[in-house]
Amino acid sequence: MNMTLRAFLAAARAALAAPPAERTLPLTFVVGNESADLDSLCSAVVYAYLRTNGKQQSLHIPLSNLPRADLALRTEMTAVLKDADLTPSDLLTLSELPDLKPEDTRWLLIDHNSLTGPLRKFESQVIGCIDHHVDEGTIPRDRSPRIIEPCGSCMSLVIEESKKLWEAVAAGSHHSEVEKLARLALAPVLIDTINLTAKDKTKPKDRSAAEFLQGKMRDEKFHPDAYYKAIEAVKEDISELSFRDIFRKDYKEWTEGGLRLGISCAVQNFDYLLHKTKGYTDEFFDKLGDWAKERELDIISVMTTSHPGGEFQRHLLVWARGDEAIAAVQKFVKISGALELQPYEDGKHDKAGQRLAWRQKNLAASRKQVSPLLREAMKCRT
Ligand SMILES: [Mn+2]
Repeated sequence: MNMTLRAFLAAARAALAAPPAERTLPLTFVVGNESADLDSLCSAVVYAYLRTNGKQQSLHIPLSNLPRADLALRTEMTAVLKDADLTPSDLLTLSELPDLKPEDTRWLLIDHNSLTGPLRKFESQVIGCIDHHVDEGTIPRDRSPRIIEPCGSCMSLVIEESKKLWEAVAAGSHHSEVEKLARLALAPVLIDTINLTAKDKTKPKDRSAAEFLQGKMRDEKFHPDAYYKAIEAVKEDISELSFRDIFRKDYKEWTEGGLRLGISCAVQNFDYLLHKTKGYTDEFFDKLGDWAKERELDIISVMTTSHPGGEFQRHLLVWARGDEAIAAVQKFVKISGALELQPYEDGKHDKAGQRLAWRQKNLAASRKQVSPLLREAMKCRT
């Protein structure tokens, strides 16, 4: 019989906690991206579990790419884990990662294809990736798996790649564990595709993954629509979060052309954020400025998704924090035609050339499309 999910996570924890002399080397990690959203977190756990219990039976350690303290902000992850009889304390984060020599490790990247931040030192040890972002070209062609293609959810690519593995693992597992795994896998597929209704995002592999996973559910009380709605409701409730927590909840950083860029994604729009503190709209900008300072950013950007009155909307804000950054933002304005940007509230909150807020009419463009444009503008500012 295969390990239960919880036993598997405990084994991964023990492998990391073992004294250096007792480690079985190399340690193989499966890691998602640093935004550590539902897709990244769940994909790492599911893929690591499948590979660990697959034919080779070698432990793959799923690593959540964020500090332990930040995991609590992912309330939707807590909800999804609970459904699989797990808690955030079952996951492993960067805070539990001991100081390891790169040569003692192997890395499978999920939901990104280039290591960032503190993990960058392991770059030479990447053995494969499954991702749905733009190919950064850092992973050699001969790696396997090397799957990089557009898809609503990276989890769908993981499932597509692992269907045979899944069946083999399921044959040796208790059915309740298979159902837990299917729930964990289904959550990001549904969330990332707005319950498979987002036309621009949803790809055939998302549909086939969702179908495959729903087919594993024997629990008659399980309804995918209700499951989706419950997770989405938790995800969108940011009323208890401070601005700083909102900014760091789904956050990514890049350095390009000597400038640092940070992009926060929020699940409530500027109407909400500007009025979160009643009657004092500057608080949003004050706190955003503080966040940019804390992260030592030259450009801070906020992207929002929302659906006021059932209409899906995207808002975008870009704020330059210095002369070089202002040049980059002006360049961005010139090359961002594809985003179909319209001044938000007639530019009422803008600071000429420096801080701009828009309604983004191109609803298909997420951070995956916006960040390359900003980076391009940072690289060639004139
Ligand atoms: Mn993703």
